[in-house]
Amino acid sequence: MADKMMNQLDPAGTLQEIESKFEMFQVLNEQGEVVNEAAMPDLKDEQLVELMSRMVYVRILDQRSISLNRQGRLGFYAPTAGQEASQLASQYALEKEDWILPGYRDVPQIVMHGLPLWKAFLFSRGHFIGNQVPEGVNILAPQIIIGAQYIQTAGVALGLQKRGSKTVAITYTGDGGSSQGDFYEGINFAGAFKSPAIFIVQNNQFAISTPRELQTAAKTIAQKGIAAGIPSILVDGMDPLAVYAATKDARDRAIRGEGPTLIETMCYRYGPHTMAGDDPTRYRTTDTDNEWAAKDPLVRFRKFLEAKGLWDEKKEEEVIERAKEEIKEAIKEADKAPKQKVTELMDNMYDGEMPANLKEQYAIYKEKESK
Ligand SMILES: Cc1ncc(C[n+]2csc(CCOP(=O)(O)OP(=O)(O)O)c2C)c(N)n1
Ligand SMILES: [Mg+2]
Repeated sequence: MADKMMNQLDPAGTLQEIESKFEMFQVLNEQGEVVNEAAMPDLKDEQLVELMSRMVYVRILDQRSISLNRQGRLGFYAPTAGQEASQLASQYALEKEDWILPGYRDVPQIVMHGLPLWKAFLFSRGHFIGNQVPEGVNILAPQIIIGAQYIQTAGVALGLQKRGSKTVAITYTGDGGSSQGDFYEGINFAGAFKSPAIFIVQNNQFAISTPRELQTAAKTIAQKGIAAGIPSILVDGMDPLAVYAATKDARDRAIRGEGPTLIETMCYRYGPHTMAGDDPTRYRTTDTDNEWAAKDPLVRFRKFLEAKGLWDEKKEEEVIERAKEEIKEAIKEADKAPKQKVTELMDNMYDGEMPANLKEQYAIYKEKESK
């Protein structure tokens, strides 16, 4: 056929063809029904319940963190409600030995990976103890510089590969982050070395107030991985089973030496960008909010589990109570941390020699602190 000729001058057609391949991968629909039996992940009943418990726990953690922030008891906080499936089901597909390189909104994943909650609260307060990760918890501190964690993940994954470790490095950025140079450099590098990395883009539709439509001409963010030569998939980020299945598949391939994967999770953040004062009503409509609320990951997973007789109100209440109790204890623990000194912050930054100008400042602060 003429239109299948090799030397056809049709770059627009090529683009269209690639873009049309990115259908959204889904296992559970909005009513909690399995719509893709073949892709159903191999999870035991207890594991399904565990994943739901974590999502309920983190929804409460989000609500409490927002109030603690308003009371002045927490500092920096980026709300997570709406992104539970995207965050927790991807983390659930990992092994303890895998490395997580989070962005600022990805505190739930690192807490589930082993960072004590009280340390996460200290991170929020800007206290350096919050970034002192216990031995054996394979995470880095949340990255504030958009996209930087993508480059670091390419490096960590290369390191794991060189050591012959059967583990992966996973990282997260947002739709906005996928416009950064670091994003492209990271996926390209990992692709070139076929390193065991999983790159997640949580497409929550906004970068602060900038809507996804203005972010890029690309129809999907997932397709950006194709340019780097890495397998890429667009996933329903409100569907925990789809996110789990896609991440598990990416992990399995990485462990087999087949290189990195890019996963775009379509989701939504219900709250503001951060607690620093943006007002989402100025850039989003109630209609859009409602549309996404109808896709809620907790509602959908609850329906699925209830139909299987694995979940009920009592179970949910127990998780909520446990979450509230543990959050209260974690805040108490965080309050015990000594007030941070400037010199401690500097000691923590420099293992060896400080530059001369900082040495001078160090001496000044040491003097002030001794009074
Ligand atoms: C390199 C860099 N540029 C700008 C900022 C300021 N900034 C913080 S969050 C943000 C928007 C990020 O949006 P997105 O990547 O979609 O992630 P989301 O916050 O939606 O999870 C911007 C521009 C930053 N932290 N780092
Ligand atoms: Mg975003």
